[in-house]
Amino acid sequence: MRMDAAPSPIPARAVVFDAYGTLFDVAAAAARLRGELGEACDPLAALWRDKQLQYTWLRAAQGRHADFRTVTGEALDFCLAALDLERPGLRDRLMALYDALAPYPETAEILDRLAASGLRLAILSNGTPAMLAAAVEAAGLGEMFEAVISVEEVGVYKPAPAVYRRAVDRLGIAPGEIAFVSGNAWDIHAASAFGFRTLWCNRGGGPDDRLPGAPDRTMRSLRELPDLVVPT
Ligand code: LAC
Repeated sequence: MRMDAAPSPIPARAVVFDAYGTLFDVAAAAARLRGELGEACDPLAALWRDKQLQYTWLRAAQGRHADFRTVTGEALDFCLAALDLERPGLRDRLMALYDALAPYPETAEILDRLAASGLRLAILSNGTPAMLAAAVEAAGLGEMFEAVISVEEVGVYKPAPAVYRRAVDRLGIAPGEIAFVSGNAWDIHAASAFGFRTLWCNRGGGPDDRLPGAPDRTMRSLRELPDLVVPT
């Protein structure tokens, strides 16, 4: 029986990361209150993330941008009402926890290895500059990134092509020289359609999205990344 060859690494000059769901665990805020939330913890985390993303897309379609902190709070308000969790102080505590989301366990080590190999590292995220600065700082990743790029510089959310264009402009390299890493398949497809090389971090092992573009490589955690991207 033929063994499949290991996928060849993608040559790139920079690795650009999505933030939420890629470097930082979006379920971590609710998980910190698991004892208090009980059985509602996982449904709240999942619905909060779904609504948050829906609201970004719905606002983009309407041309009515509000920043990611506002949208994240509005999504949380919906979820607390939907799950009958409207309790004093809970919203504020969850929002504060969102500012210091835990990174996935391998994040720091893998960023170190990529930087040591000579790759430039950046973040391109829906998050506001303040949210991203807080999350990067809380995770101790402050020195790792050459650029932390927020959609607030563009005024529209992913997957608008103008967002991916912003990374090209900020880094001063061609789209095809950027390896884009995201845990969100829809983000990967849009980045690929724009012209980035793409690596989908499919932690849950779920099916791929049916959208324009495609992941060039798929992995189960960031641990696989140093074998899948090489500096040009
Ligand atoms: C971000 C969202 C998509 O960080 O996770 O941009």
